[in-house]
Order: sequence, then C-alpha cells, then structure tokens
Amino acid sequence: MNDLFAQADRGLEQLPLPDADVRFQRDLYPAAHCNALLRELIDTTDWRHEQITLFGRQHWQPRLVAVHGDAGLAYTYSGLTLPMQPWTPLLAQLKQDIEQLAGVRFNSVLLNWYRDAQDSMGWHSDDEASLGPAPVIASFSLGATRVFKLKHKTRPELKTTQLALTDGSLLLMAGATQRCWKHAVDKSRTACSARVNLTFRRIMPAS
Ligand SMILES: O=C(O)CCC(=O)C(=O)O
Ligand SMILES: [Mn+2]
Repeated sequence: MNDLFAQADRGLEQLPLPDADVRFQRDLYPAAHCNALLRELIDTTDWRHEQITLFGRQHWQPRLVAVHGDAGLAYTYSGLTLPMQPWTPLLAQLKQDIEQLAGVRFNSVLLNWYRDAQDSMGWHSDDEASLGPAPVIASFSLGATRVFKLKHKTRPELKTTQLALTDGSLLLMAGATQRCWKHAVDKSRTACSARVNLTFRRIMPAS
C-alpha cells in the first residue's frame, strides 16, 4: 500500500491520486480544543445505533451515528433515512470554520462515533444522487487516529492508498473522487480509544 501521510504534512495539501481531488490538512485546532470538542460531541449528541440491510440481511452498524442539518432536508444512505437534527452552536461553528477552508457551503453533517478498535466503516463511496455528481465532502476527525483507505473502482493497478486521519485533521474529497474511488475505515488491529468523524456535505433539496 502507498502511505501518503508523509507527503501531507503542512497546510491543505493535495494528495497525488489520479481521477480524484483529495486534500489533507492536519491540526485545524490546538490539541486541547480538539479534546474538548470530542468530549462534548460524545456527551451531547443524540447517537443512534442503526441496523442496515446488506445482501438481504440485517446487521448492526459497527459504530454510532447522527445527522444534523438545515431544516427540511433528509439524508438517506444504504437504505437508511436518519432523522435530521438541527444545527447546535458547536456544529454550526465547526461548519463555518471548515467552509472557510473548503471554499464551499455545506447544509448537513453526518457524525460517526467509533467507540473503540472494533468499530469500523466498510468500503463505499459517498455517491448518493442527492449529493450531486461531484460532491465536495469535508471530513473532520477527532480523537484516536484511524487509517482511512482509498481504492480505485476500476484500476486495480493503482494500489490501495492509506492515510492516517489524526486528531484535528481535515480531509477534503471533491471532483471525481466519489465517482472513481471507494473508501473505508477498517477495525484497528491495536486497541484504541474513541474517535468521532464528521463529514460535512451539501445535500440537494428534493425537487
Ligand atoms: O470515519 C471516516 O473517516 C470516514 C467516514 C465516511 O466515510 C462517511 O461518513 O461516509
Ligand atoms: Mn464516506
């Protein structure tokens, strides 16, 4: 596997991936602030443990989730529609800071709480029609570092890439990234503490 982490060490840096626009920045906030954000999000979010249907069978998702966003929007993925909760002051502030870096506006955020090393996310693309053909997705990580893997959908000669998403880091995915690549967060082979990931998105209102 390629490890691009060493190349992405200062500022919002573009990763050298074909058919993709992926940028990475470490340390959006000081560590103490990230720690306070993590605690507050874990303690105050209305977390849900959901079941999804895979190949006709029901499974518990190996993580907890929540969605916040503008009134009137609905977010559906893997056949699951999560209730959209309103912006909290904390999430609205994060959204504003991240919009400045990303240069785009978001109207929703999906939160994932990986409680320990056993929690994970399987291979997928954020390619629901409601996100449009070339969505900009801003992924902000807090807490334990977990490995984010990227795999091209049709070019097996491109090795799976891995990127360590550290506490306080921001990953931007844009352009053809969702159309051409899948991503995943595996279970961790070593014990780890909690991680919360927030993916800010722009959902197109249903017409
Ligand atoms: O936890 C992560 O870094 C990935 C989250 C993700 O892919 C998603 O919410 O769609
Ligand atoms: Mn995703």
